[in-house]
Amino acid sequence: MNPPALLNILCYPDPRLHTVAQPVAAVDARIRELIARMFATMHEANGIGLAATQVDVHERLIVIDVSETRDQPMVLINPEIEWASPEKRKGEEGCLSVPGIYDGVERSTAVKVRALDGEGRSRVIEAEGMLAVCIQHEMDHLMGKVFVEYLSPLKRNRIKSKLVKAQREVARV
Ligand code: K1U
Ligand code: ZN
Repeated sequence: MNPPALLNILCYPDPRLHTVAQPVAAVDARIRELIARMFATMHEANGIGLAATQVDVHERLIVIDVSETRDQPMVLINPEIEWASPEKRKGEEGCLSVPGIYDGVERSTAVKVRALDGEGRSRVIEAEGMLAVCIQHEMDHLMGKVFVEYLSPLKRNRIKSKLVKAQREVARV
């Protein structure tokens, strides 16, 4: 069987990254194929997470693998935060839609999330550390929010200009 076809990752400041995703209506063959393609795309880009929004699909679907061995895939469909710790920590984040930019974002250190898995079964995930950070980052994507929106307007505008310039240069060659 052929490997899943890779998807194009939208790059900030593409306005489609600000679309609010709709719930997945049914975990069917279309969604299972999308999951396989999102994992392939995330692994190829050396990411630890990917939200459907980033591949221009505006449905509430996230894939994550924060394991060092890259063999602990997690699928979160229609995720909802049930609890977020009042304790927060600032940590360095990156984003496949904001290539080459890393900066500090304050997040809850632990979260409890209810979601469907890749087979459509309801699951509760209790996460801390990098998994908790990644879940919050990806759930922001589903709400149309990119991590640079936590930064100052000055930093955000510098990032925007840098990426627009880089994209223009790529388009020229
Ligand atoms: O949403 C994305 O674009 C994926 C993003 C997830 C993420 C990384 C770091 C903190 C929060 C969320 C990435 O995978 S960025 C690339 C990456 O592999 C990475 C960057 C910094 C730390 C760890 C991993
Ligand atoms: Zn991201």
